[in-house]
Amino acid sequence: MVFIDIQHREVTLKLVYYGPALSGKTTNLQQLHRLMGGQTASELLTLNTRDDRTLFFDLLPLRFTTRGGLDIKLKLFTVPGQVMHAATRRIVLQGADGVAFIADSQVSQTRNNNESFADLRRNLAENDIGLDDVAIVIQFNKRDLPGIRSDAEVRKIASKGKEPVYEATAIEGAGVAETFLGLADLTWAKLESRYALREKFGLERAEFMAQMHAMLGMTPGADVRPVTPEGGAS
Ligand SMILES: Nc1nc2c(ncn2[C@@H]2O[C@H](COP(=O)(O)OP(=O)(O)OP(=O)(O)O)[C@@H](O)[C@H]2O)c(=O)[nH]1
Ligand SMILES: [Mg+2]
Repeated sequence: MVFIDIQHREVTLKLVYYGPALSGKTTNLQQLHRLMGGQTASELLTLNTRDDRTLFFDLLPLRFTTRGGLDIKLKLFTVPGQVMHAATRRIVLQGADGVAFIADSQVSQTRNNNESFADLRRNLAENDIGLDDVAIVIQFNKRDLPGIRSDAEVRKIASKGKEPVYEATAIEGAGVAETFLGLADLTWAKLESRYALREKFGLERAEFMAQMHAMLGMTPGADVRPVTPEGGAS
């Protein structure tokens, strides 16, 4: 849950990259870290086994100060996707304000995606996080591989759910910034409706999003759209 320290004018947000094993959660954080290279001084912390599988989590801490002097801290986590790490996933998900669900686009991974999404819902419930209280976006990753769900199929899936859906080839960095910006935007919207950030801190969505773009070395405007026709995060 968002941590708001009014005395020190500090807001801490927790964003979690969730999804089945090997879907590309760690890769998303690595690419974000790379994209932000020049703009942030933060380190990407990873706790892996020798074969590069996430053992506990990855953490990319980010921070910036708004014009109004509000300190915003973002903590980006990944969960370990392997089935055996169920308990760790639940703990990492504690207090999440936003979740990027990283699905593997390969048709062969459909079942793993579905099981992981069910696991996410279960762990949100166990952590007392209501589905309406958390921002969720979905990324279909590995668009470069053969045997993937077609764009039309992804669009169809997107139109059935209410979560904004993004396509990505995280290994090349494609779609990574878009997914993150979509998640940041939706998270801000959830928090605004719950905690009135604008009224309490004078924090406007436009400024929040401008800071997000700046961290990525991007300028707002070339705005990112999910594949959902009607859009979700705009
Ligand atoms: N072809 C392709 N491979 C990718 C892509 N994104 C990630 N990978 C590869 O998929 C493998 C797993 O990526 P990770 O980012 O470690 O996956 P993860 O979701 O963190 O996996 P766990 O930590 O075990 O849950 C690595 O070999 C990546 O290089 C992509 O867009 N395309
Ligand atoms: Mg990982």
